[in-house]
Amino acid sequence: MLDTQLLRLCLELARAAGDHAARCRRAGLGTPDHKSSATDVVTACDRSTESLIVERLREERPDDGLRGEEGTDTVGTSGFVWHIDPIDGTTNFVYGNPNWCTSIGVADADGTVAGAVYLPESGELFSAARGAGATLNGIAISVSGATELSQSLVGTGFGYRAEHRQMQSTRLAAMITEFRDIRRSGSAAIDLCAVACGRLDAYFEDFLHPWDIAAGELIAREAGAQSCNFSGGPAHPEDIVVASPAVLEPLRVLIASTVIPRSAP
Ligand code: LIP
Repeated sequence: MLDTQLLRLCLELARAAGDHAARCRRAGLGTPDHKSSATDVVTACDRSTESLIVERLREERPDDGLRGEEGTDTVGTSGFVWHIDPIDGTTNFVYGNPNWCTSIGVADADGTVAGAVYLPESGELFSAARGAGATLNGIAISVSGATELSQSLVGTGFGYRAEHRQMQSTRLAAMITEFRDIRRSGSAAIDLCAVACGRLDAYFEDFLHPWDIAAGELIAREAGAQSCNFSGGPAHPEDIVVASPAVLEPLRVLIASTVIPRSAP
C-alpha cells in the first residue's frame, strides 16, 4: 500500500536527517547566516540536513515534487509533493535548547498523506498516515479531550519580522486571560505534535510555511484534533488553529474577535 511505503520513507528520512543534524551540531555550528531578518538564522547544519533528505528523495521518489525550507523547490509529475523542514526550531538548535526537530510530510491533491516529526534530543518520533492514526515511538497517541478554553494550555509562536511580532504579541496580550496559560516552544512541528499527544490542548500561529505544518497537522488530526484557519476554513500555513475538538471553535472565535489596536501595524 503506497501510504504505508510513504510513511516508512518519512520515518526513515526524519530519523536519518535528525541524527545527522545532531552530529553536525556537536561538530560545531560555524557562523550562522540570516534570512528574512537578523533573528531568522540558518546554519550549515540546516543546509546539509536538507541536502541529505533531498538526495534520498531524488533516488527513492524521482517524480515527486520537493519543497524545503532552505531553498529546495522542485516541481514533480507524480502528484505528490514533499514538504521538508530539516531543522524546525532553528533558534533553539543554535542556542543548544533541545526543542528542535526534523519534520517531513508528503502530500497529494487532498492534503498530507503521511508525515514524521523526529526530536533527536529526546528520541521522540511522531508519525501518522492519513486515516491510520498517529503514534509516538510506535505507540498510539490522542489529544487531551479538553472541553473548556478557560482551562486549556495553548501553544503559539511569533514570526521573525518585527511587524508580525508586534501584532502577534498585542493580540496574545488581549487573549491570554481567556485560557489556562500559553507555551512557546519555538517549533510549530513540536507544538502540533504536543497537541497530538495531549501536552497542549491547542495551538495557533500565523505567518508559517508549508514545511512547518505539513507533518504535524496530519499527526494532530490523526490523533483526534481538529484544525482550521482563523476564518474557519481549512488550516493553512498563513494561519492555523489546531485543538481538541471542543476547544477549536471557541479559540478560533477568540483569535478572530481580538481587535488589534490601530497603533500595531
Ligand atoms: C519556527 C516555527 C515556529 C515559529 C518560529 C520559527 P524555524 O520555524 O516552527 O513555530 O514560531 O518563529 O518560524 O524557523 O525554526 O524553522
